[in-house]
Amino acid sequence: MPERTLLDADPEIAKLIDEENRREHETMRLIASENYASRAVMEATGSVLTNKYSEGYAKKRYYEGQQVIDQVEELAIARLKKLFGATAAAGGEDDLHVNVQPYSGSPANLAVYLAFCSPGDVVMGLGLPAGGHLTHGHTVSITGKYFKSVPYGVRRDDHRIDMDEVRKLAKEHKPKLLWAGTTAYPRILDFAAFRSIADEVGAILAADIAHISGLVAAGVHPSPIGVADVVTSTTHKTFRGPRGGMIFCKKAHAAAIDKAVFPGLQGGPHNHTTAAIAVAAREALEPSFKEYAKSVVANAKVLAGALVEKGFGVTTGGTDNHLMLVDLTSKNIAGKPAAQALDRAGIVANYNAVPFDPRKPFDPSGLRIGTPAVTSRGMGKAEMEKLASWIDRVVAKSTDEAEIAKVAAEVKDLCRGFPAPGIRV
Ligand code: DSN
Repeated sequence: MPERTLLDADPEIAKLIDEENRREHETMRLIASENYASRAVMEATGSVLTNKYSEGYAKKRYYEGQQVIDQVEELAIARLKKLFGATAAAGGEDDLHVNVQPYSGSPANLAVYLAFCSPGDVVMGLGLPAGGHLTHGHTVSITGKYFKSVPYGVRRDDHRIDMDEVRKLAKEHKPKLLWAGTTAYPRILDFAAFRSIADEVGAILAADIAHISGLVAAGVHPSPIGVADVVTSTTHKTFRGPRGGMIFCKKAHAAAIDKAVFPGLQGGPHNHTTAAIAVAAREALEPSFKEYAKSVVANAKVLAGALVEKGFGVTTGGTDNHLMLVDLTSKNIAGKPAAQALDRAGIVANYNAVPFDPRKPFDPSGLRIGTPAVTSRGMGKAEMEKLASWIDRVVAKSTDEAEIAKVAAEVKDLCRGFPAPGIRV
């Protein structure tokens, strides 16, 4: 008897996937951490590799039957070494160790703590309200509960990371671990300055490039590889792979990192994800990926400029990367109702705190907007300008459902002309 398809076996889930497929096709995806994985990446993710257990690392596994899995993992690592070794400030591929097993970005970051810190150690990272990540020591995260977290911030006047404050705090608190990484920060990170501060106080420097790894791979953002002791990333943001994680480190730290990931934190790696990471790395090695990453940044600059022209506050005045933080205070609307109205108009972003936000995190003043996904659809300057006009119209009339429906129809129309990679239309 032939096997049942998803539609036959589970029509409810099949229908929901179909609905999500349509939603992703007909709306503008502006969530800065999202993208469209290619058909090839999704095929690898949905493969038989999901069936196999393989605790351990290539040639050192705890289960038999790894003839294929070892090759998959070694291929993923080799491609990532080639890609990121080429961006390295020092050492290149020769001093680069890669672990592709973290389930995602947060587990990758936890592995860094396990590899280098003991409970109670001082750790420093960019505070969440200033654009940092939960796992860089925020109080509600295990990283802020098990370690003594000393967050640094951004300057009040220009909203850029204050390296003088980082140095001052580091000298005062002597962190074991210093994070250089962000989730909502639109400017280039000065990894060399972080390195010199870490050296001055004897800290391990960890760079979290989850948001920017695609830009780093393409040489569009400076690389911390060869600068930081360890570099973590997700694989599904600008890198445009499956949902997963990866860690790069100097060879001196390889054993500590590998031991922290397995058996320290995880069991069997998700081999289907590893294969899809290998596919994404191969795609990122193609010259077209460099062009893609350049366009992500160019689009973000155009969109930020167009929003500024329309009277929106854009923190730091613009962007160097794939995202911008829009402060809606001048438009007399908070981030959440604006994000909800935009969602009804088919423009999907997330509400976000802005630096020194007087409002609460669940009802903040801003929006975070990113261009990785719309750029994957081939959209460019003209579409970014249109997008700014739509955002302006919706924000100005956020309770006018007729106007929102008009924008939604225009958005849908435009999206039809830019099929997203991986989406079955
Ligand atoms: N959730 C991710 C983001 O949106 O930036 C970070 O983990």
